[in-house]
Amino acid sequence: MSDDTKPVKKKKEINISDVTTCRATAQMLEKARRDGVETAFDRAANMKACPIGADSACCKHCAMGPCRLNANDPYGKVGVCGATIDTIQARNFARMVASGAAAHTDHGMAMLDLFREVVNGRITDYGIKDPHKLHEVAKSIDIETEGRSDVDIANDLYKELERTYTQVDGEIPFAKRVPEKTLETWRKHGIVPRGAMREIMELMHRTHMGVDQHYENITKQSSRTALSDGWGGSMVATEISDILYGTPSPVSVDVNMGCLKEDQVNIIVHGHEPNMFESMLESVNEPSLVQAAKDAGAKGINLVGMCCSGAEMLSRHGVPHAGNFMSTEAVLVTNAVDAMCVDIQCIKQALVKVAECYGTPLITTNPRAHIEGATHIEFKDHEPKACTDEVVIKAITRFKNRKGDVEIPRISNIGIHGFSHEYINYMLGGSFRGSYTPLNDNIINGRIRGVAGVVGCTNPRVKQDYVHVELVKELIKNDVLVLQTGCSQIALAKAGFYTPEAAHLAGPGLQEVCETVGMPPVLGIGSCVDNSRILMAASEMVRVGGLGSSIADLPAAGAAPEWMSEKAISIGQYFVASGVFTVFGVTYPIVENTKFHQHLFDGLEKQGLGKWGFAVDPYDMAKMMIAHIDKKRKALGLDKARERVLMSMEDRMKLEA
Ligand code: SF4
Ligand code: MSK
Repeated sequence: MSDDTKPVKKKKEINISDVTTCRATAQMLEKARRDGVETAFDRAANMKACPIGADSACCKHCAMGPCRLNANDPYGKVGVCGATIDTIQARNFARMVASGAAAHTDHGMAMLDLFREVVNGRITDYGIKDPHKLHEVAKSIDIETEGRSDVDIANDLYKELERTYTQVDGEIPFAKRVPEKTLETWRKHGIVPRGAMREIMELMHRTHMGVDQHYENITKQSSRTALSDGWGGSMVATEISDILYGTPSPVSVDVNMGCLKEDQVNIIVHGHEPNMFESMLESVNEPSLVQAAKDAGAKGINLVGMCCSGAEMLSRHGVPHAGNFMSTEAVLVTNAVDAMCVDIQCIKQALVKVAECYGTPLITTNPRAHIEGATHIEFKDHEPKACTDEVVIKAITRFKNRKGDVEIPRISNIGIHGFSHEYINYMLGGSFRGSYTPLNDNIINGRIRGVAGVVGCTNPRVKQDYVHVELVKELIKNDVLVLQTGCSQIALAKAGFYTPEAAHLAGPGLQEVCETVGMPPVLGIGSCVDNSRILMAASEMVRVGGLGSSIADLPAAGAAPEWMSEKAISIGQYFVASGVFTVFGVTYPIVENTKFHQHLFDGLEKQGLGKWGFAVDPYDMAKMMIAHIDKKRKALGLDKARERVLMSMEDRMKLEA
């Protein structure tokens, strides 16, 4: 058949109510359809996921292949080199861990570079905003603080934390924060990270053709690398950002597209590293630029965040947030965005095309992340405002020349965000005796059944926000306190769960605790690198006592119900290696009924670590997590306490009589 006689394949049209529960995004998808604009939702409907890749049953690690195995008969054949399904899957999985860990640790390294330059006085636009945190972080890794200047402490802290990346032997500095029994288990299995660069390099080497060909041994190095992310790169990113920009504390913030203002110059920052966003905060308040905006006919300049840098700035400074990962194209469809400024990670290449349709400047700023067709204005830590001032000027120009109708969904959800692990301490223990004791006590007495981390992305392969919201609903209804980060936090914020009033959606025990303390039943603690705050909270719970002696003993579980990125796999693996039962949704990149699958979903737990779980349905996911929490409560002898606390008054009276 010649080219012009080939039938043109008609594109599948999405049913908008099937792809998102976010009303603002749905409204913009309607407009996108009218405007002839395509988004990732349309592309997902027209791009069937490759079934072999989805099962991780293929290998292209050398030119004797690529080799495809059969997921329905996983042991029916092997690759040309003889690699089995277990080796192939373990290697593919390991490379996802390596890439995800590299993303977080490189982000942490950039924060550390900035810290070094601030401490040695070469950068003056930023300073140490939270000296208390500087002292606490230094003390936690045995740096002397008594009677020393902040600069001396900061210098020592820099040198020490640099080892997180460059050390070739020994243990990374934050291993000192790991509960003793958890650390012993890691030592026993040889998975304490030495330095992130070494772990990532070794993992890439071991997954090269013809090197490590035992899935259990590959998994060990995957764990070691993932731990160098969670307790290394990610933790450094969080701690240094807090020292430089301030540790979050509760703040009331507007989330959803309603935070855009038709009569103002709207600038969106989307990405992950906080330094450019911090500088943008300065630029939008620069009197000459505010005046320029007014001269252009605007009432002011409105700075808004998206995705994870948005989640971080929302927690730290109360900057409004327009939406999560699957809303970044939709927000441009409002035609109200006068500039979208991006740095690294989770930035869809298609943003360039959507932005072009509305005449919105899409500006890349990071030397590590250019996008073809975008305008690049390089951000430099040594002169940050040179970039961010220029972005503001471009945005003002676009405002002045706005063409076409603006349509902003009138939806905004005010909630309380900004719960760092330190603040949870004070909130529950009081400002003079900050402590996790009340949290542990409430878990021990059964009012709180356990703790869950619900985190991660949104993904057009499942209905946006639906799995996050339904899972969290089920968990809190069953008295499980939920900690959140990243795009999941934004999903729940949009669903109205970030108000103290949402406590009525919780079970009776959790509700009582929330009402006493005045907190929402879900606590948002920042961006995806801030998952390290959950690790710190877990360590504190172990340290305070009464809930076992390792993280694996805690009545706790984690989930990434709508994950999509390799970073999520690294996060999942560091939670599992730290001792947490971690459930993923959407799809799991491994064939069931294989030895490698069995190892991740069961074998690791037998070694004293955590384990993986998988479910697509939020209710199944909740059941699995609650069953795990109950199993841990039983092992700690706490199952009876919960029965008592949930008894009716009548039952209790009967018992007392
Ligand atoms: Fe095939 Fe083995 Fe080469 Fe992979 S490493 S592509 S399984 S021959
Ligand atoms: S931004 S990694 S979509 S949480 Fe961190 Fe959101 Fe997932 Fe990116």
